[in-house]
Amino acid sequence: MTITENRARTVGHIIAGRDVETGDEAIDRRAPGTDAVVSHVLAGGAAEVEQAVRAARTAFDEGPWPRMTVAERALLLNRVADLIDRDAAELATLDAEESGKPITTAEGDIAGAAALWRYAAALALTMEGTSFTGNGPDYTGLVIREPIGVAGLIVPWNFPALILSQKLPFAIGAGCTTVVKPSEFTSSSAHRLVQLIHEAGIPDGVVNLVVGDGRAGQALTESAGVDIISFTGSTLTGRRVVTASAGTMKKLSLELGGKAANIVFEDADLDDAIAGVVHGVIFNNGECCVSQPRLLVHDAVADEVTRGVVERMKRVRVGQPLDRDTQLGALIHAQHKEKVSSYVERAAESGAEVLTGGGVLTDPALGAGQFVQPAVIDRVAADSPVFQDEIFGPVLGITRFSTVDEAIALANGVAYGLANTIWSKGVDNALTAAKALRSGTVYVNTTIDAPPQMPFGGYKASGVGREMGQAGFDEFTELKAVSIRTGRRHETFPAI
Ligand code: TXE
Repeated sequence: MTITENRARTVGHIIAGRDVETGDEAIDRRAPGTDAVVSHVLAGGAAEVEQAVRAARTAFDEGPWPRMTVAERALLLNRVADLIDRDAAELATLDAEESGKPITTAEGDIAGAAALWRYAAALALTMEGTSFTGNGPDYTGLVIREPIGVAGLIVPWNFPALILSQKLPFAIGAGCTTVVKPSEFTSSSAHRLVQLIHEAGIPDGVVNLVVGDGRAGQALTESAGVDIISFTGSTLTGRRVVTASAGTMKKLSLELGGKAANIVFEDADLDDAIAGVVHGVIFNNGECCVSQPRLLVHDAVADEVTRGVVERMKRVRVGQPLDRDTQLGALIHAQHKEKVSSYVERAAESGAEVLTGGGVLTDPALGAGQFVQPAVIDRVAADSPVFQDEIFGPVLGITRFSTVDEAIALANGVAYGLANTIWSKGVDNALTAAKALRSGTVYVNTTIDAPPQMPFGGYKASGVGREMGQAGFDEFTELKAVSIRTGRRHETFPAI
């Protein structure tokens, strides 16, 4: 990374341990909070991707990394975690500035990223296969777990360092080598992380970085040298990844959009539920795949919960991302702000009622940025865009229910299936709903709250495969079945 006169960073590629500054004209990144250009991101394309894939291929096929002991690999992953902790303030500032998220959220992301590197190191240490010896005394079956090869990791802008860390340490912990493609909106922390990875002593070529937009992602997906693509982003782009990968038949792990529901039963702790519902929709500006933009609330408590949520939402502090008091920062870019605002503006068309939000922010400190007032919309119909679409902003829609079955049907009545939340102190409601929900994650009496040990991924249009947990590590491995017989065998084959 180099800094130009106007203090903007130039973010280039890192291939085989070396800075590479080729590619089409740089993409200017404007900070969502101020609209100032903070970085110039080189637009890598097929040429840079192929160079990076070659480096990763060589590092996998000929380099030391997949042949090291797991203890050696785990040691280096832990060293990266220590360097992330050392440079946490810098990494958090880069992410808050470029994504618009509150700095305190970015700090949480970086602490979470370090924890993921340490957890992946522990999984690397225990990487193992199994054996099967139940097929007669002369038979031994070995199920060997091997790294899958070269992993292409495509990362979005909403949690730049954190989502990268949900993929990268697991991939390299398993012995894979990688090409990382961060979002063109938030490339700086990925660049810094790759520098730290080299500082830690991970060999050149194990982690390569190509910055750029979707063209680089597409080239990576199409590359014959890549064995797995781990992608996080929109369902629309996820479909493009499926199509682009078809020619080379690679493994895919796709973490896509979501439209989670908070189900508040009449036996919930309402103070917890109200606080959780508001947190669930403003966390990370609502730009979060497990954001909780639908509130399904039992008729008996609906008025009280709605009142509490609206009061709390009005108190949310909208502010500059780098201000420590900010609870809701700036949305990723102007076009996205327009999209989010349009759902609030058009809500009445389907019979809903905007209880708060959608107004103009008058604070001059926010003038140039992509800020919106958080919104609460009541009487949202199940077939309306507010209920169905991934809005990806601080917009909560409320829908009422009267039975458990109705609540579950409403929660499951969307294309997505990433996460849902249940608020109930009763084991009947909580467990019945948890089992009936068609989503990869269910939170009960908490929300957006899971450690790295829990597998994460989607049902339905929310994706394929899992990140984190043992399952997230195993995504980056292949199983090889080795069948061995002892003793003489010739009489067991057909007599020819
Ligand atoms: O995502 P994209 P965008 C949702 C959210 C948001 C919408 C659009 O609703 O409003 O997606 O965001 C790379 N082949 N989520 O347009 O396009 C791209 O450069 C391969 C949900 O930013 O999915 C970036 O690195 N890669 C989500 C990454 O894909 C391609 C997080 C994600 O960008 C590509 C973000 C292509 N053809 C947005 N085109 C979540 N699940 O958390 C682009 N990319």
